[in-house]
Amino acid sequence: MILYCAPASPFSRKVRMLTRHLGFEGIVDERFVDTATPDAAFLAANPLSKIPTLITLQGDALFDSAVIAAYLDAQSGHALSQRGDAYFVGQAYEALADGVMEAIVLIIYERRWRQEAKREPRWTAHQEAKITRGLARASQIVVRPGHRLQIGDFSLAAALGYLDLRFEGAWRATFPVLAGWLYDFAAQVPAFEATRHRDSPSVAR
Ligand SMILES: N[C@@H](CCC(=O)N[C@@H](CS)C(=O)NCC(=O)O)C(=O)O
Repeated sequence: MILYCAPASPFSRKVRMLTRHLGFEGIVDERFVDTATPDAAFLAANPLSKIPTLITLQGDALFDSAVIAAYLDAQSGHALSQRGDAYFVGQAYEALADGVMEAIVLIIYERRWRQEAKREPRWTAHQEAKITRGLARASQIVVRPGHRLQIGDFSLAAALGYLDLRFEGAWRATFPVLAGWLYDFAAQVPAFEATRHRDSPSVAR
């Protein structure tokens, strides 16, 4: 399988952690791409020029990260998904964490793609509010009795890791429950450290 991805991309990290955690290391060939200057092979796989994109052994191009995560989990024998109502609750948790990650990415893109004079502070504040509310909800989810390791955890860890990378861990003072949770996640999932971007600080409680 081929995984189009990038070392600093949080959505890529979510899937790169999952491939390692679910035993696909060595089966997945990671190809780093720059989505701003996509080559023809990558665009043929994903016309949206977004990462992560997975090419399966059958040659199918899968995206986005939620689809890839569900595919890898199914291929591994459903190690991370639950059945019944819990399945949909887990999907909503993953969507929440993905939404937080998207809001962070949009703030970074605002900086990257717009000249300073053209940036809209209200847009940034709108995204920041999503991040704050989303992390407050995630703080409640991870301490629910019986919370077990699931795909949404990989999204949340990737989102928090990206906040560490881009905003120097400012979230940790506001969300100490999540700081403690990330510490435990990193201990349980070595792939978190293995996929750390080199500029990113290491995990602390
Ligand atoms: N909903 C998508 C979001 C993926 C995404 O936004 N990836 C970013 C990199 S972290 C990207 O490809 N950006 C390039 C672009 O938007 O043109 C997913 O879950 O995979």
